[in-house]
Amino acid sequence: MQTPEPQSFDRVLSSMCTEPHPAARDAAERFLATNPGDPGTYEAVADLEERAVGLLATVAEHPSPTEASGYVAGGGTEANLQAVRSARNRHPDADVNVVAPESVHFSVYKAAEVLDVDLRTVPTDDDHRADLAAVEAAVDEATALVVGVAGTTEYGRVDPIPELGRIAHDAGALLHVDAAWGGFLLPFTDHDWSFADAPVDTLTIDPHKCGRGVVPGGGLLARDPAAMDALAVETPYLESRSQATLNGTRSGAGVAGAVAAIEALWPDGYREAAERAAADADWLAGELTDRGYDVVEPDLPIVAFDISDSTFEALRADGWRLSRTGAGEARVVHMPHVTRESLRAFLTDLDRIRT
Ligand code: 0PR
Repeated sequence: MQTPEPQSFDRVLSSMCTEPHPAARDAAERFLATNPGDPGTYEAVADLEERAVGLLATVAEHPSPTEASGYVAGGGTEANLQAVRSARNRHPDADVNVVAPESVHFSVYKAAEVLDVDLRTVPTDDDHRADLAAVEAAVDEATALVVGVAGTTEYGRVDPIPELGRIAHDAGALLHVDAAWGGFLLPFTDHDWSFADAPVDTLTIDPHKCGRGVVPGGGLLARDPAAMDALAVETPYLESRSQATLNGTRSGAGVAGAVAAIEALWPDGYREAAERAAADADWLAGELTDRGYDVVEPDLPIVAFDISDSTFEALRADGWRLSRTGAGEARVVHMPHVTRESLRAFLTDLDRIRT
């Protein structure tokens, strides 16, 4: 049987994946059969991974990118899990908790279950951002980690990261920032989110989302090596002595794709994409508001709006790939493959379906 064509991105408004940059596609193919999990054997990809960490640390405004540690994970799920694991391992108590806003990605729920830590989720405010008073009330001496999200999955909101850092550190806990999706957009906004802006200990930033790398390519970064040391296990029969990653064998494609994409696009290519996405999100929000929809004002470029079940289903039947928030709003995620032209076509279909 012939291999079928993959899904086209033409009508995909729901995804946080996008077309990889051509240079990333090419680099990924060349490194498909390499394993950065065995740096003693696959030296070229191991060197590339060091470069990837330095580049990601530059994007995340680490004060000294060559001193940041981290690795290219399978995605945001693995990076978040490893951040929780590292904080748990570094805390003196055996039974620890993690405090996060309820807007946190579901990967943190998985992490808490796998690692058997108590996850305390606290409400968000009227603007879907972490409620600081609720976070403050939830932390205690057994809190190992406070999580803030810089670009929430449902509404693209950025939590007050510096304040979360202060609360975490006052309680003797660490701060993890999940910028899995937002990390390549935030440098071009005035949000505080980065290693430079706040006392961030660990950070998730995924090349395979807005970084235009290839899948699988997530990013875990740590301000200092202690966070990675807390993850290391001994690897007696490999040339390298220890391994801090969760997966053993990993894809060299993700590493090479990340480096190629970031070197091609940082900073101007990402700036252009971020500015275009922001302008398109504002434009779409305005068009929907003019048509009488209830729209959640976009911050980072995700537009959520109230829609009936029947309209949602009709749009899906027309081939539009839309998803919904927990509250039932439709979400449009303005990834690089989403153009003004495709949004006009979407509105044309929406107008036809409504009448
Ligand atoms: N953190 C945040 C803030 C995220 O939005 C996501 C994924 C993750 C962590 C987990 O990342 P991985 O999926 O790379 O492990 N957010 C999207 C979501 O759950 C992922 C996604 C991607 C969904 C592509 C659909 C899709 O087609 O909605």
